[in-house]
Parts: sequence; structure tokens; C-alpha cells
Amino acid sequence: MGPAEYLQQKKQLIDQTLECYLSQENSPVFEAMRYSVLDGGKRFRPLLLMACGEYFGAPEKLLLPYACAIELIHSYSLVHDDLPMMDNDDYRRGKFSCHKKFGQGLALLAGDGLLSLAFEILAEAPAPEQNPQIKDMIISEIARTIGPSGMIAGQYLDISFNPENQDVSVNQEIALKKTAGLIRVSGVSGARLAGASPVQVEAVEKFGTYLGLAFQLRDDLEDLAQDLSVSKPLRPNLASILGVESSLELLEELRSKAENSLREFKIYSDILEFFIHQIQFQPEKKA
Ligand code: GRG
Repeated sequence: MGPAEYLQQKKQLIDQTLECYLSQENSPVFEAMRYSVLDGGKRFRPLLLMACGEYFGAPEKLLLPYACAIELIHSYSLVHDDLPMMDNDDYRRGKFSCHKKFGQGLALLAGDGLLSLAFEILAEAPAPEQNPQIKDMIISEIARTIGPSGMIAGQYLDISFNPENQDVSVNQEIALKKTAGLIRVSGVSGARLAGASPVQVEAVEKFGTYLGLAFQLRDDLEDLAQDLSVSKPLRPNLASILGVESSLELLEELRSKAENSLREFKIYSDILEFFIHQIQFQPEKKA
């Protein structure tokens, strides 16, 4: 089975499991949560968790709840990011964003609900038999990565960003905290659940970080391309500050660094490399 087929199968499993987790009740909050998670989304982060975990030998059943929790966290961040007081987006995943469909109050609560449900799932998830205490470490690592020193700090830097500021390092810090953190911790959680050695975890950490930085830069490039084509104001991002040519060079550099992080530690996996291949700039592809 090739990487694309492998990932397609895992995606189906993740989608089915997410549907189960989100079908507990028929309340308006659950409806808004289901709307925001199901029927859309590439599942990049949970797939990365599953792929890293299975590469190092963890069973699918062990990884699945962690993978779904990560996707719920990602979905919460998108629902809140789309709110008018944040990035103010009317569309997400090819349809109305949550607040456009359900109103701001319900969207705020749906995001809160997704985040809480993610930690309920993590708390109830099985621990690896050989090393049960690693579960606590994984949960606190996820919480730290998305918390006030991680993703929330990155989001604050983003919303308080001064458009006059052409500082590359602030934009890199935003990308690291806002986007790369969750991607990195997805891979690392999978590796830890599989009992990977500290050196192997370090490899996945580097791989995930470069992958996450490339992911954000590709997104910046797509925003820039879209902006140029519809000529609507764009908040300056790393791609607009560096310019298209230098950004494409940096994107290639980040992708090679991601690949080298695996090679350096003698990890050869066409599935993990497939994640790097997926991060390519295609201007017309922004959803
Ligand atoms: C609100 C606390 C809080 C944080 C929000 C992640 C984030 C922080 C904001 C998202 C802003 C954004 C669109 C960043 C670009 C990179 C990114 C996360 C894109 C969306 O992820 P994909 O492409 O989306 O994996 P799908 O829909 O496939 O899941």
C-alpha cells in the first residue's frame, strides 16, 4: 500500500471516530461542534500523529483517541480564529464559518466545547502498557503547546501585530507558536506513545517543527497569491515581507530541513516523507 492509500484509510478511521465522539447529544452546542469538525478538513495533524506512532510500532487503537483529540483542538482554534474579534473569516473548509452559521455566542461555546471534549478524550484514553506514565507527559505537553505560552501566545502576537512592523523574527515566532507547535506535538505524541527513544523523539520534534514552519509559510504564500489576485488588504505576513521568490526558497529550505531531520536520525519512511511532499505552494489551491 502506498502512502496516499495508507493515509486515506487512516483518514476514514479518524473521521468515523470523530463522528462517534461528537454524536453524544443533539444540543445546539454539539450541532455547532459537529458542523465545525465533520465534513471538511485534511486531518493533517491527527494523520501525522498516527503515522509517527505506527512508524515506531504503536497499535492503531492506542493512537486513535489522541489523534482525534488533536483534531478537536485544531478545530477549536479555527472556530475561535474565525470570530470577528480575531481574524474575522466568513468561510472555513469551503462553507460558512461557525459564527456565520450559528452566531458568535454559539461559536465561542462550540470552540470551548471542542477544547474541553479533547481533554476529556485525552484523560480517558488508554496509556501504553509498557510505559503508562508517558500519558501524563503527553497530555501536559499538548496543554503547554496550545496554552498561554504556546498557541495562545502566538495568536496574541498575531492579533496585536502592527502592520507597519516588517520584522521577520516576530513573524517566525508567530508561526512557531501558532502553527508549528501543534504540528510538532502531534508527531511527538505519536512517537512517545510508541515508546520511541529520546533520540527518536528529538528527530520527530525537529521534523515536526520544520514541517509546521513550512506549513505556515505555504499558507502565507497562498494568502499573498489570493490577495494579489483579488486585491483586498492583507495583513503583512512572512511571505509578503520576504517577497515571493525568497519565500519559495525558504519554503524549499524548510522542506529539506524536515527531510534531513529524518535522515540524520536514520528514519526512512515514505509515509512521513509524504507529509513533506504535501506542503507545496499551489497558488490556486487555497480553500
Ligand atoms: C484562537 C487560540 C486560538 C488560536 C488560533 C491555528 C490558529 C491559532 C489560527 C489559524 C489561523 C490560520 C488559518 C493559520 C494558517 C495555518 C493553518 C493552521 C491553517 C489551517 O489548517 P489546515 O490547512 O486546515 O490543516 P484544515 O481545514 O485542513 O484542517
